[in-house]
Amino acid sequence: SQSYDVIVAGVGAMGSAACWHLAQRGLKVLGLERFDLGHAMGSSHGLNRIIRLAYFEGSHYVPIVRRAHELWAQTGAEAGMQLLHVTGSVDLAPEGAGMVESSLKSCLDHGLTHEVLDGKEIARRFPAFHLPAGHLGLWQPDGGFVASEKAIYAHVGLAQSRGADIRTNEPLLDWSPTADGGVTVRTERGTYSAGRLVITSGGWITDAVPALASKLTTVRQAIGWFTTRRPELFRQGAFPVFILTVEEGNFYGFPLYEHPGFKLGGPHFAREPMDPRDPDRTPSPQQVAMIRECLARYLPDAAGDPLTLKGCVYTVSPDEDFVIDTVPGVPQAVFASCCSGHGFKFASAIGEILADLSTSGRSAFNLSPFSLGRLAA
Ligand code: PYC
Repeated sequence: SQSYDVIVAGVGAMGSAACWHLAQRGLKVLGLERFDLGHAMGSSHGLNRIIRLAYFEGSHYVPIVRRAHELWAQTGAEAGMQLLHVTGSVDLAPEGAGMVESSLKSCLDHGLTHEVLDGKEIARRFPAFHLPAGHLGLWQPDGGFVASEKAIYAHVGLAQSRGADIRTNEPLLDWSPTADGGVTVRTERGTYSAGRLVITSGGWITDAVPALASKLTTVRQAIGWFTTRRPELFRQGAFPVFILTVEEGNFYGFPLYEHPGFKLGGPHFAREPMDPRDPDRTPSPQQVAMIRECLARYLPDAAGDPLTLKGCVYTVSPDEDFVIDTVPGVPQAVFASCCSGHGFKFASAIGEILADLSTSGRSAFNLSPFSLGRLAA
């Protein structure tokens, strides 16, 4: 069998970043991807993903997202591609609903530049929004989006330039620890050995990490690009990335980017279970109807016909925090998963974390909120 220092199973957002960080350190890396590079079966397709630093999901994410922000800029420069687009981010929610308050706490805990906007100020700065009375906005100027498909290509290109082998359309069949403290990995095309294994296979991760099987749910999420009658209101420079909480649910959107339509996704917390092995990625009619209703009510200048509709997969943990850990009883195998629909923005930093864990067993970040053990109860 061919032998490597590290095998990375799953070359999507996290795995491609891990390949790059490992290869950059001079390690012999094999990346195995079950589909094509940049495929549309997982959680990274559809041009871009939001990056927010004012993190309503918890202040403990801020140091990692700050590092991710820095790495997106740095990696983009190294690859000669613009991966990070800084547009500012605004979290919009009714006062007292908790979201703006939690985002504000993250800003205060970590000294992030921010402003709390009332309804009048939101409408003055961003006239595209037609919000109910009582909404507040948390503006954070460093937020924006990451070009998500390009990010995978950038990481892979850089990793290959440092000698990484990247094999696509080669699903992992199984893996096992070896007596010398390494691993053997079997695919449909061969058997490989390595000192370490990094598992980043998204919705398929339970095949490789059975301990996650009772913890992870996979759900369908809809995204769409819609005809806008006033594109000037939605262009980069005039319009930020945003998360919007309204009575119908939680939605998110972007300024116009590489598509003539306005991109809106959601409802973010709706949990419509799906099996990632089912190749159908059509968004559900209910989700598309909710997105269109959100546009009609709150962003009426972008409520035209859908130009493109897509579905993607969220892998969700019970508490919606990530799981980044070693496989129980196998310290030479590390994994990152269950990013619960808010992980892409972290991928550059999680790749570095996985490289650190698999080479030194340590990370500069406090990973205890992301341990598998916390979910034991
Ligand atoms: O984390 O900002 C986010 C996000 C938007 C849509 C899904 N996740």
